[in-house]
Amino acid sequence: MAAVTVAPHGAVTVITVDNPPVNALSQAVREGIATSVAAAEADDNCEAIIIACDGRTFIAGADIKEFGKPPLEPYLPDVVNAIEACDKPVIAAIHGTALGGGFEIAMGCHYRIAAKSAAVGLPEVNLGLLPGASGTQRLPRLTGVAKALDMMLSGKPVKAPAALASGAIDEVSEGDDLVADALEFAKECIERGPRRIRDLTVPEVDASVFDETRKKIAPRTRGLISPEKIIQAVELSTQVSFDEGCAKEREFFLECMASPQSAGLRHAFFAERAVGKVPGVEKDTPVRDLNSVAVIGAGTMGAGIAYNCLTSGMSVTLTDNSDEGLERGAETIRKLYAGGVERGKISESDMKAGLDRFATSQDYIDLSEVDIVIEAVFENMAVKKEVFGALDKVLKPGAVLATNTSTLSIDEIASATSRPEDVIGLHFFSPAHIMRLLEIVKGADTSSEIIATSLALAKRLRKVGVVVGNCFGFVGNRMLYSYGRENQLLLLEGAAPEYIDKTLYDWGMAMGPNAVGDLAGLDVGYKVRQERTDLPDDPRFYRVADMLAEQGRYGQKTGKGMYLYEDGSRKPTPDPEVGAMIQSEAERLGVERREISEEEIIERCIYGLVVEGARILEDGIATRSSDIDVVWINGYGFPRHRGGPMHYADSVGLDKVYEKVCEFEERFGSTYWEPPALLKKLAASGGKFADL
Ligand code: T1G
Repeated sequence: MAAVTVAPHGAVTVITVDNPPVNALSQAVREGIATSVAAAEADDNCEAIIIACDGRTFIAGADIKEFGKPPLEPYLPDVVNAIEACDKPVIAAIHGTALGGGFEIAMGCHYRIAAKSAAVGLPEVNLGLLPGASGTQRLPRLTGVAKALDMMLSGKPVKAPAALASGAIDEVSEGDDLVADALEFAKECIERGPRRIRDLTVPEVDASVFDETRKKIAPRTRGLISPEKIIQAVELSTQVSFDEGCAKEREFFLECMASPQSAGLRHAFFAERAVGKVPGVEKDTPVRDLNSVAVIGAGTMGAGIAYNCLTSGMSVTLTDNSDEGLERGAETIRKLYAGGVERGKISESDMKAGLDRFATSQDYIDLSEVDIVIEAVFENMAVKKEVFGALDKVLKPGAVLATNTSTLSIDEIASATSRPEDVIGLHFFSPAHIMRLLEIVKGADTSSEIIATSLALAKRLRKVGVVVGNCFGFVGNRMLYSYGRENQLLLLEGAAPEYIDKTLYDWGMAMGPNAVGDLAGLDVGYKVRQERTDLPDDPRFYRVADMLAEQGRYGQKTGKGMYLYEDGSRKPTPDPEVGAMIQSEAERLGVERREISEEEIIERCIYGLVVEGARILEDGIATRSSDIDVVWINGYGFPRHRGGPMHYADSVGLDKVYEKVCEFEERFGSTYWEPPALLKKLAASGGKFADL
């Protein structure tokens, strides 16, 4: 089937792109469009041309799969310019999402009509790029500078009615037959003739808008290259000719395309789409309907999970064994809704509808008809087994039994029920209604139907669901132990907490490990370590964190932890008392104190992640290395532009990583740094985790 077909409709030639799944601009599509436009232009019977798409969407951009490979003609900028140069009006008929190169094709057209449910956008910044086929020069000419900057820097699509209001499109098709409406619109366009965006001028704007924009976006674009290139290219659109601006845009584009940042962001794009492909779960694996959920435990996590389910349209029953606890959880949910309305994120009616679907109960018998239970009680095995045993007696057959445990064995929890095949781990991250990651932990008996049902639930809750195997800490927290361990050892060896945090923050982590510990609460980790029986025989292991917890310094919630938090502020202040405590403990343990480089901090903490990640792959706890990357990017603040720990290691080169790990084994011992066989093998063969 040709990717591009042509059909005459009276005096109008309709060019249709059909390249599933999202009509990406592969070489065949580019060639098809270019030759079809040229043919129609040469056809005397043709007075106008419509470019439309089959399938679920208009062109959703360049074919990202072609990136990094030798570029093939015709190049996209040339196709866009050829469309514009056509001496017969060319109209883009947009449905679904016209994104990136797809919207640039539409802006090469002389007119744009869109279905009312359609959206247009230039999301290249999400891939570490900028529009590379004249988008930075065309959009400001249509919408003005401010709107163009907003669309390119946010990367967010704009719905058709707003796009019409901004000038990005010319017409909204109110009917159900877009091509029919486009054919009608073509009559008007034939009257008006071609209108070329290159001939338009960018509306006057105060030049200060560019620096103001830089300031505004700085906090969320820390360390990224392409946002600045976007601002420079749009600024040029107000200063130089269209073609000069496009030439500079292309230069910026090729620079960004070659950057490790874009490689990291492109890896993350495909990695997040690969997580849904789970061995044993096929397209036709049955998925159970989940419309009602009971959340067991009304603490911070329970209330957040309940709110997430309510805002996803489910009916929720929240339970807790304490009246105050239940009331506190219910109040938290009411406050979250009120806050959402106040910020304009939720309508009054949605809040009312949500709270109408919300109930509380302290009697499991009320849960007998729910479709799924999500348990979020205290992180203690005995307590969880008691809860699951009781639930097993009352829940209907076919109900899903899920636990939000962050470390404990799913198999052992499931052993408290008569239906281990219906038990699964759904590990949410705090705050549960905000964090995108959902670690879906399959037990030894968990059925593929329950896994498929959990993946569908993740999508419904607007989460990225990653299926992982059952072991202590699963993927995320298991690796966090190695990362945190190195932080703890570096503290004893002489690196101040604020120095370690700044080093990893500047490297791209959303927050340093010591600030994260104080945010999560040092008592949480302490209690988990107290329950563990498999900790290494090393008096230095998490010694600093244990001492702080034993002194009741739990972090933000107690006003002091590793840092001080004056008067309830969230701003960490170094505490000389902690520095002194660490120094004397190091001396007591005989740990030599020394100057430590930023490089060593980064390599020990990040390679600690990589080594544990390799062991997780060896143990089959993760299906693919990119799943590990998705967990760390979406659950632990790992910089998305570095692609996740495993991709980062691949980008450094596993031979170099292996060499450094061997050095660490030499210096710090094999308990923590014995190189995994997988790393050794890949390093020797020049392989990558991504190849696995
Ligand atoms: N190229 C190749 N494959 C793509 C693709 C693309 N642009 N977009 C999606 N796919 C694949 C995806 O991997 C998945 O494959 C399937 O399509 C469905 O995607 C010069 C250079 C369009 C909103 O950044 O945002 O143009 O896993 O699961 O949730 O200026 O995909 O099934 O095998 O995401 O319905 C700019 C990227 C490119 C848009 C649909 N465009 N795509 O979301 O489905 S850069 C983008 C999306 C550019 C020019 C520059 C979303 C979507 P598989 P999906 P969805």
